[in-house]
Amino acid sequence: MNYDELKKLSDKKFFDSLSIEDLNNYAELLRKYIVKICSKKSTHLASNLGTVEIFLALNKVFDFTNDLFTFDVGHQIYTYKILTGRFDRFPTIREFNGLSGFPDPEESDFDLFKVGHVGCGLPLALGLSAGLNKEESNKVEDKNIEKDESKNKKKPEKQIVTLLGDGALTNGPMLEALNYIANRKNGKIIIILNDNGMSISRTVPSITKKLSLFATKLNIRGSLEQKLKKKGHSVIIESLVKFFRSMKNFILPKQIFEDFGIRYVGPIDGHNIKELIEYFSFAKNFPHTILIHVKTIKGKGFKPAEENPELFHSAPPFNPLTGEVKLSTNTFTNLFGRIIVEKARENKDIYAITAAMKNGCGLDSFEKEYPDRFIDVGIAESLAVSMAAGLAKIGKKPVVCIYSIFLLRAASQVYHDVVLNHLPVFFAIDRSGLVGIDGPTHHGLYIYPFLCGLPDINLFNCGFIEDVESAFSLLGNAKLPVFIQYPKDVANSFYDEIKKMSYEIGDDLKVEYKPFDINKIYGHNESKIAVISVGSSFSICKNAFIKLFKEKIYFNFYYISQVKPFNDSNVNEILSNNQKIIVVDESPSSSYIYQRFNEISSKVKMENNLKINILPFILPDILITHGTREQLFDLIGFSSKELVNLIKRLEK
Ligand SMILES: Cc1ncc(C[n+]2csc(CCOP(=O)(O)OP(=O)(O)O)c2C)c(N)n1
Repeated sequence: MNYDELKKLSDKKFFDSLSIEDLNNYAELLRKYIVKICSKKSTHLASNLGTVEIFLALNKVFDFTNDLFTFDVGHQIYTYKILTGRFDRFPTIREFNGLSGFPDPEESDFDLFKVGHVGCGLPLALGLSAGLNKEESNKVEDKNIEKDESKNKKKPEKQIVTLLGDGALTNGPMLEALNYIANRKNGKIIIILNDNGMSISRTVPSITKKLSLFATKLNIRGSLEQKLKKKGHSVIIESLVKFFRSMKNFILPKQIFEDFGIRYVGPIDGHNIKELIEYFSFAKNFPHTILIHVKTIKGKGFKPAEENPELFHSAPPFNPLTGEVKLSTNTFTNLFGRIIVEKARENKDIYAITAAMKNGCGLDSFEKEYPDRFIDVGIAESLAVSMAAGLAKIGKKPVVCIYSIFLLRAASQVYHDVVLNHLPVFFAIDRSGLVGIDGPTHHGLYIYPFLCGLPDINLFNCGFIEDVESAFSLLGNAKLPVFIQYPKDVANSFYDEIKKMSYEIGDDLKVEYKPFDINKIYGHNESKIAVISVGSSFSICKNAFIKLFKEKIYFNFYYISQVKPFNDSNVNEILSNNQKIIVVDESPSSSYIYQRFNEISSKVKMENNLKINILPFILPDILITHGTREQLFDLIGFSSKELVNLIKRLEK
């Protein structure tokens, strides 16, 4: 079969005519195709290789045009995209103007929600169910599933199906949803638990450990039974079976879920399409909320991904034959990973806390060297922040290592547990600003304005290696919370960038980096325009500077990475030497530095009767799609080209 065959799968009549054997063949073809396309770009390969059979079986049993599907995270739905008419566009996945890597209703009516975070699948399904079931009631009922089963209530018109991973079971909203299910009367949801034993790294155990324990016990039981049978020990077999039955009460996930009023079935082999279809059909006809526990292999069918599912969770481009990947080593993430190890070497009170993002936050070496000071709480961001507050209270030096967008999940804890208590918790905030191809679910834009509004904190928006190093030099002695954000980008040295600029303009810029100050990079006696570049906006300003310099248009160029507390030591000088001041900040709707300049200038203007205009050059508050950072900057006009245009207009 060639890959074009896959296009036929979105024809439901054709799909329904396929035998189990055909579906198995298509599963293999789908996997090969996904590997081929994903090898060229950064994608969630391993998760998608594990869910191929689940989606084929779902399409046999359910009606994608009528039943309602929610996906937790939504990073695992590539097969679903192909089955729902997106084969032709599939090669564009995670490219600018191409398919999203996540569900997206703007892309297809088959996707209900734009999602990309853990913990949304079941809560969203509950909302759908509450809306669909008019008799839905919140009364606490004594749930006796067996008894209710016999009543065989009328099925809802639409089935509501949610697919979630075992990692999701470590997440707060998911557990809140389970708790809610336990307390309600009506409304059926089919929960498919895709258990591959992994989040991105190994899933943080507890509930999920019980799931894998059960599977292990089954295997032990199976192999023991076989061995004993061979030796003819039938009495022993009987007592063993009894023993394992009684053990079930302690270790069975059945118990966990049925305590929440959810009928549990499984675990079943998630790569056996026949079995999946049987169980999904059972679930479809079952009148109450039911969970099908499916065991899958993350990275299934592509050996390098099976052997290293963590690396291939969000894999960079790779060789599709060997699985060889080229990892970049000069990113801000790597830089932070090195810094925190060095700091931990000097100070035994330093702890690193992550919410299941060890690798993404650059903590692999830290975990290896300091396992006792490495805390992975699972996909539980608010817990990570509260625990850090506790650690700081007893004198430890916790660093919460987190992506900007996921820190939003813990905004309340940041304010309530940390800031309100003046605790010197450090936050290493990765993926700030536009993150690129992960798109709107992941852009790290929204915690920054929130942080800017908090009192008594240190906040850094880093654009250089030196910024990150100087911000972390406070670790150990800080008296207040310190938030250090940096983008998903290559980390350059301030001095290297100045050297490159000097080369480009043919002039030797002599600048000394001042860590907590407004750095003056270039000054021109006759220019009355100043550009204040904040952290990650530097390259846009630099490119505009070089372009204009070559056209003999000059502006006074400043750089700052410390946002809070605002260092106003040379603001007056800037205000008295310039009439138009542009503050460039990768922040939506407003910029704290812009506001401070504005406030100070208002006073100065009144007192000295000066004419000064302060202009923000920031991001628009619109939802921004996926693409490379550069493509997105161009799209929204936060680019050197637009900055050049603005300065030329101001020049006139
Ligand atoms: C709130 C939140 N925190 C962290 C992440 C980053 N993340 C993406 S997928 C994933 C692991 C999900 O594990 P699981 O649900 O078991 O799915 P699998 O990839 O193993 O199939 C994590 C932590 C996220 N998307 N959302």
